[in-house]
Amino acid sequence: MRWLPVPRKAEVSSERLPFAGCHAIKTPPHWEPAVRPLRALGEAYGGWTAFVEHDTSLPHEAYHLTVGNGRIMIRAESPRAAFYACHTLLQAWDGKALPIMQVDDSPSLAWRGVVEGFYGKPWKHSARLKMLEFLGAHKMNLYLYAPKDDPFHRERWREPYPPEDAQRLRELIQRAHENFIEFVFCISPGLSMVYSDPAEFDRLTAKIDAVRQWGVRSFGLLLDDIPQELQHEADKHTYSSLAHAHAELANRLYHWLKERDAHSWLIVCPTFYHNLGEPPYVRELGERAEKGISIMWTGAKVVSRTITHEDAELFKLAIQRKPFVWDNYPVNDYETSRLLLGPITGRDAETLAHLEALVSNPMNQAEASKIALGTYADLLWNAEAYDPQRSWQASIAHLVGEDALPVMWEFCKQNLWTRHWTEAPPEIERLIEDWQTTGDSEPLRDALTRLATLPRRLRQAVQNPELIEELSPWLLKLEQVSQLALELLDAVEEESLHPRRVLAQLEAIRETNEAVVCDGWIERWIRETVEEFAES
Ligand code: LTM
Repeated sequence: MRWLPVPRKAEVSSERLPFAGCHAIKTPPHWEPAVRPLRALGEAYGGWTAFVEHDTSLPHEAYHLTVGNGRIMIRAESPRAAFYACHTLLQAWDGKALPIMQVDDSPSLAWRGVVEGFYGKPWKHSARLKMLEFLGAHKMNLYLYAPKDDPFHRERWREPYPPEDAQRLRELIQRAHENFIEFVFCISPGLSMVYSDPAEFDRLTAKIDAVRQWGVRSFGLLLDDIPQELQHEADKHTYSSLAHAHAELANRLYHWLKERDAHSWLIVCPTFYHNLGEPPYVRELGERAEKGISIMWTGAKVVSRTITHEDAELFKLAIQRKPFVWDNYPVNDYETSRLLLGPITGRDAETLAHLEALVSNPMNQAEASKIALGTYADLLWNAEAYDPQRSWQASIAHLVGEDALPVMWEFCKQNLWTRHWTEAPPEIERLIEDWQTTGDSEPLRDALTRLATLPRRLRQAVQNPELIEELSPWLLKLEQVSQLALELLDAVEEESLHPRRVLAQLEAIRETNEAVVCDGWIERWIRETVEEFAES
């Protein structure tokens, strides 16, 4: 069994729970939606008896689960915690039976999830619906709707959603609720809003009110990637600074929301979102914004390889509250030629202790993002037990199944971005160096042959058409460059190299497919080897 996330304390025996012959789940009133996953399993596979109880003495989202004495017993702090207990049972289910076991579980961080906040092609509606299921099943509880290229989120923020888009949003909100996920509708008015104009505020709240009517109570006011100074004369006359305008807008919106629903949540992404609290803007915003408003932060950089607890403490001090982290991994909108298929690293339990929430900003490729997202789910639920390598394999196994794990893992290792996310260069780099120093071509040839066949093996093993479609440019590139590299190796050994022909082939590949695999090492090696040969 590969847990994802790993429970805080789990004792699993090799004995199995005998079927009770009938299927019955007893829950507190109105908790039926929380046991939906367990009911579906029970109805499909026969019977057992489960008792679900509300235990208010447990910490936030904690549950206690016992499988034994012929029954399942769940004590949970809330319906969401019961839902998580059911998903723990689903992960323990081996296709035939449940093991006798005891689990005591609760999260490291209260708010865990995803911000769909990247530039470029937003996720498809079907991909989003699947993503919400995935997040719930892996004990994540937040989804921020914020695609930069949804025109009604940013450029055309004043306009209502057209009916078809509105219908899709309602479906998403419904699916989020079914999976115990807080749906946060985000809006980015800062490219054009006249902050001091009351009519503009009315337009903003009209847009937000429509979404409130669909059952949303949490909102994001995203002021990232906009001009860093006040633009409009009216605003320059009204406010002493950009932070002043942003804090006033946030406070007005916060009060407007709270008057309508005391459980509303407002999350603000400041214009200066990557720093250690030094910019005067950040300190002023922290000072002026109501303390109930959450403030986002991406770490010391836009894309922060590490977020240390020292960094978090500095930003926390400046904003006078715990930061809400917008984590720019595995997002690839700033380098669309790459896939980032490694686990999250560089954040730990000590860091999480200083945060209010952490949401990952993923890739334009929703399915492929789930590899990193599975590791986030693991880290954020049980940071003390987090081991990136173990988590990485578990996450891949959850996405493609145990049988396809080895081949998918092999592919993931060719799609790490070493400059940003790992110290270790891809294996092929070491083999190229060895070949250059020893002249022994066999290890390099073996590795290139494995890489050349990897796409075919992966397409055969992975039964996930959406994932295969997302990966296809990278699979094709791997096939193309490793095949060309093998031909080059033969030509060098047979002394039959035609430099211009090889360079033309390489150029043709590059022109039709920009995907980068193995950190570009194979292409670089081909070019350098041919150029060296041509010079000699
Ligand atoms: O990170 C933030 C707050 N804003 C943007 C994101 O929309 C974008 O996806 C990432 C990565 O390119 N960088 C940003 O600055």
